[in-house]
Amino acid sequence: MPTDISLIGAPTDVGAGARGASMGPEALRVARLQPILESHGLAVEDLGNLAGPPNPWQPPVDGYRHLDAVVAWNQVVHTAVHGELARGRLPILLGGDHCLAIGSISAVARHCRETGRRLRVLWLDAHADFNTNVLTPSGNVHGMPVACLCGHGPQALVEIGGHVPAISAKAVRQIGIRSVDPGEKRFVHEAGLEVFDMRYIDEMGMRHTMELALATLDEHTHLHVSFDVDFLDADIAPGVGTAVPGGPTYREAQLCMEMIADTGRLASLDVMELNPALDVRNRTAELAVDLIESLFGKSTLMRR
Ligand code: B3U
Ligand code: MN
Ligand code: MN
Repeated sequence: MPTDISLIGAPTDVGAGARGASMGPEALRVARLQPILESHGLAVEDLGNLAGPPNPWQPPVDGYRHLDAVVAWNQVVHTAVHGELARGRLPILLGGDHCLAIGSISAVARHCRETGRRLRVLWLDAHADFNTNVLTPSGNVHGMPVACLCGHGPQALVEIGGHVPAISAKAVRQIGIRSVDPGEKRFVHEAGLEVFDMRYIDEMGMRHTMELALATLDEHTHLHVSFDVDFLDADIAPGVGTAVPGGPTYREAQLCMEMIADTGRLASLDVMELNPALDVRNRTAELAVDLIESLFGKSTLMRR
């Protein structure tokens, strides 16, 4: 795992159904993300914020809201994330809404093709984000990034990494899922996505879930974590645009992050959907930073 980290802010909510995720990067900085990672011996460079078009706040056209702006933002995210990976650094994308994972993960996939690595994506989310323009109830592209990455979406988005599809559904493990739209449910099944939904976590526990989600990693695996903050139970993480009750508790989320850290394979990260306009005294941002700290190896005791 690289110990040189680059923070990349992507202050936009063009893909979301509520305004405010555009303030996510600043809230994570206010919650002291950089000094806290540095306290663990990591070298952290904050590259500041990317620039892109404003949010036009328009209704959907052909089932997509703001497709042009979504494409423009994902192109700059793709270039920035790919550039940091090429420099041998570990990019942390500070979102921004989750549509930006198209740019981020297509960049990671391109880097893996260029370096002969195997990709594993952990998608921590309340939602499957596997809608298309036909299936979507909202037209919000933050509900579509996994489908786009797997080749199902508008040409301008599926082609961003130069290879279609950017990733195989087989590379993805979804964890914490508890809100899937009716058409989306069928499509997730058809695509063969591996989903550890909340029912699975309730029955089997987070430890067993993560053992399966992290199985078969090896020294050639690039592990990418796409952390949608609405993964967390809505009671502990109110600062998100589409909160869903019944998510992982604080302890379950900690264990999830600690088990990822233990693999030593984490090589890129998205922190998405934090919405400071809906938060309470930056509590959700602080919780996200606390969990990111565990993801980078904070532990209560020396590990044996
Ligand atoms: N599945 C719904 C809601 C949603 C998806 N992702 C988020 N919300 N954050 C949709 O609009 O696609
Ligand atoms: Mn999401
Ligand atoms: Mn979500």
